[in-house]
Amino acid sequence: MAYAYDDQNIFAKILRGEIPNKTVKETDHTLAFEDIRPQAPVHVLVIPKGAYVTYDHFAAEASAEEIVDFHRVVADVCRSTGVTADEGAGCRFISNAGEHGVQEVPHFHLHILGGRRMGRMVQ
Ligand code: IU
Repeated sequence: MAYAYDDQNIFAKILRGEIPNKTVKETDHTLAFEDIRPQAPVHVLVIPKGAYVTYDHFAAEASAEEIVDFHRVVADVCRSTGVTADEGAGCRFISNAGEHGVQEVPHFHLHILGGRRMGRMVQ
């Protein structure tokens, strides 16, 4: 099954409190934390607390409350880290999915990358 969720993935362990993280923001449905191998001065991962493997899975299966909460956390993190495009210098949002997307951790996450100018396109 394409969307089978492995509850032993590292982000599931972070959500259960089995592994520490540097939390940027937490709500009932969503956790934002610093990436352990930052690719930019700001590199925050935003994850839903629910068990979703990819963005399309989350978008299809999550409740409206979870989806709104997730995106409000994204907005809050952009503001708190100063990477909004209107008041800051902007940022890049990435969500890798599956094999061709080179997804390492099979729990949906959105990368927020900022604090430097990105390359024009990902490889
Ligand atoms: P992905 O390719 O989009 O799945 O990237 C996973 C990210 O999770 C990657 O940027 C890692 O540095 C990051 N990460 C982490 O923050 N903490 C961890 O314990 C592990 C990976 I493993």
